[in-house]
Amino acid sequence: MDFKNLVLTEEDGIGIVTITREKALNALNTQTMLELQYLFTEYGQKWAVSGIVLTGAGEKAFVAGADIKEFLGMSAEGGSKMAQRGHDIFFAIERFPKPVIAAVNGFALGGGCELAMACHMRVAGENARFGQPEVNLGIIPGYGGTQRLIQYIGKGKAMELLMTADMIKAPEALQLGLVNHVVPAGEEIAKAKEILLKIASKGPVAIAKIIESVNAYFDEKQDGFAKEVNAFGETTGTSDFIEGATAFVEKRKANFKGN
Ligand code: DAK
Repeated sequence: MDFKNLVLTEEDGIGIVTITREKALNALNTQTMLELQYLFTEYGQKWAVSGIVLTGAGEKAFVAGADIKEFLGMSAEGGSKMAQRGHDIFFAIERFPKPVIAAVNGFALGGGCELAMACHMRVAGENARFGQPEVNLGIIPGYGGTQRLIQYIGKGKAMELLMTADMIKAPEALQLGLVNHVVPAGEEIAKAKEILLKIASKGPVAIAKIIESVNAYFDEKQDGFAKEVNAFGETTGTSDFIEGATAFVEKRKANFKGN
């Protein structure tokens, strides 16, 4: 698949993915969703980067939602199908075995807020705005917003934001736990890269197992503690564990290979 709405670059071994529908405030149309699906399933398996920063083009928006113009006149059946595909894509991001950080450079509304929440972390610029305004359109969030928002900010505040459609600014998002860091506008990618570079010096298998184990807590089909037991066992069986422990004893920096 050719990328038309995503631009992929590499900096210091980190993948920077930019959604480039600036004129539509990077709204998620079908083509962009398909490209995200391809990126976080097939392409991402082979892409030799240690982590990914996901951002939006321009200074105004990360993603201002699903493309409202595209889903006008959608039937109930069409809506459910679209929601299922969206869930599959956002789960692929959430379960991606390398860290994914949203660099939120402006509006993150509706599907945009949901996209940021599917990433493992969020770095917001001071100008970022978050919200789930779907009720303004007579619909509810369809890409996991009713579930993931609770995970970050708790039930009461999630109920308020989901029902009022209020937008919150970056400092409040930080205080609520929705974002990890707030930085001056324009420095989101640099901060996200700084975090990813730190993670890149750790054992890649361990990082993948952290992602699996933390996600298991939120998956009712899994016992998170049992998952941790298994995942811990899998990390102790790696060459990286031998390297990490040996490096500690030899008082040097570990050189992990990812196996
Ligand atoms: N979709 C399409 N185009 C959008 C857009 C969007 N979400 N947001 C902005 N744009 C377009 C505008 O139409 C405008 O294009 P032109 O009309 O000039 O061609 C351009 O981007 C610039 O926007 P504005 O002129 O409105 O810019 P302002 O600075 O005045 O306002 C704003 C910025 C972000 C406050 C405003 O654009 C705005 O309110 N945008 C809509 C925000 C919103 O309601 N987003 C949430 C959409 S609901 C589903 C699953 C998920 C979803 C839906 C269905 N299924 C499974 C079925 C998700 C739904 C949502 O995300």
